Amino acid sequence: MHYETLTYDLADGVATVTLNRPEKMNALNSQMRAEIAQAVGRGGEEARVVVLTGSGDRAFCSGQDLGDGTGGLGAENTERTLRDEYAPMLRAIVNCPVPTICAVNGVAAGAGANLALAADVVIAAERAYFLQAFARIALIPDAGGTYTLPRTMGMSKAMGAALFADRISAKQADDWGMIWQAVPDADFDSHWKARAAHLANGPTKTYGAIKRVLRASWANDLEEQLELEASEQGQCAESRDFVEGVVAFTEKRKANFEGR
Ligand code: LHQ
Repeated sequence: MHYETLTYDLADGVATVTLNRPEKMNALNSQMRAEIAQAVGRGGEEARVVVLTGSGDRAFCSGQDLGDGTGGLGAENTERTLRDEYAPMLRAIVNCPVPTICAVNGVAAGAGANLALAADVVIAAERAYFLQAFARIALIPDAGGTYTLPRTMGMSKAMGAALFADRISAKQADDWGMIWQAVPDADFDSHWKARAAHLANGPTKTYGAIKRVLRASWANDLEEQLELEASEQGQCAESRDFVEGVVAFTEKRKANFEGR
């Protein structure tokens, strides 16, 4: 598969998807949305962790390409673009059977911010910032932002972020619980690569269950969640990695997980 708007690299169980339109601050056009969905789906099949990042130091992604006719402005085109192009891309990340990491290398604006927040783990360089830029151009947060923001940072911060459209530094995002971690710029690459390697050597099937169960908690009540935990844990307890984890514990050695 040849990609025009991103690069795809598979090594040691890690699929790295790098948005690659640096001259546009990695803005999303139609083709990039389709390629992200395809590449993340492919990573879910052939890797044990999928990393999304951007090329260069400046931007992870500046959101919708505002100079591109294909993403379309105007009511009909905007609705269609969100339903037919953004939603499948976001579903590919959220429903990916293996963990997804977004390594936010620079500014994440508009749909680019919310694309990042769709990942399971968000690690940002301290030079990066998040911008719910939408209100600046008279739009509401989209690309899942109205779902993710209040759930990660609480309604009061989410409301302020969307209404004021202020920059949120990586450190601030970390303090508010919007992301997993802000990392000093000098350590950023080695840090996210180490975290990706950690997940790529973990109990992959169980990680898939962790994703499903935690995400389901956003809609479930306690009874439903207890039931879901029981059934998913039952599946985990049948896995080879569970046996290996327990044996390794009793033998006082590091577990050698195969992801099965
Ligand atoms: C860009 C972009 C960009 C094209 C920088 N497009 N060129 C969904 C469905 C349908 C319709 C509408 O929207 C959506 C979802 C959305 O995502 S709406 C929100 C779209 N994104 C934005 O509003 C963010 C726009 N960009 C910015 O606010 C700034 O560029 C940021 C904060 C990202 C970076 O600021 P600076 O570091 O000061 O850089 P800059 O503004 O000078 O931009 C550098 C270049 O990148 C510049 O091109 P040039 O040829 O002048 O060097 C920009 O035009 C280009 N660029 N974002 N989204």
